[in-house]
Amino acid sequence: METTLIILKPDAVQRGLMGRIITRFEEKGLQIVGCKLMQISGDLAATHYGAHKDKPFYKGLVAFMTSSPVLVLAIRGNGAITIARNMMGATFGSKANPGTIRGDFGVSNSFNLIHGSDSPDAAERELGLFFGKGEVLPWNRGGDNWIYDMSGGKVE
Ligand code: 3AN
Repeated sequence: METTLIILKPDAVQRGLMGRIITRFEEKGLQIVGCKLMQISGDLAATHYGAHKDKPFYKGLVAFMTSSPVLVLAIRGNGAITIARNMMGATFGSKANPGTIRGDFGVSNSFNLIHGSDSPDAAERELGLFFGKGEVLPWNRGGDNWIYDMSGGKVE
């Protein structure tokens, strides 16, 4: 089982898309194990996007991410990191395929609605940045026996 960090960016929150995006993850069978509305500080944005520090879009990206509240989610499931990335679609709304979150809800390249960790290492680092101890709750989900085939003793 993996847990990934998802951020519904300021445009998703301001446009009233939080519920529809969360619904997609829930309907897919992924489990919400953390959820928090927060205002990202300049320092946190700089740490989170440190890898992009020298990119031309960095300043605008930090300004956008700190401009208005975001909803951060911890989402759990077998293969959750790749599944969530596929559901998000390509980075630019103008290029993302229909059926993906970015493809269905946006046209902008900068305002692209959602962030998702891109690897297990990134997920661990980013979950630690955005959630404190005890804020991610891997609760027992009653329906898991119908979401996963566990008959062989492992999650399939
Ligand atoms: P993704 O979020 O699809 O993994 P990354 O990790 O390449 O994309 O980039 C991180 C964030 O930086 C993106 N979510 C996007 O908001 C922003 N970004 C990336 N490339 C550009 C660009 N060329 N122009 C504007 N913003 C960009």
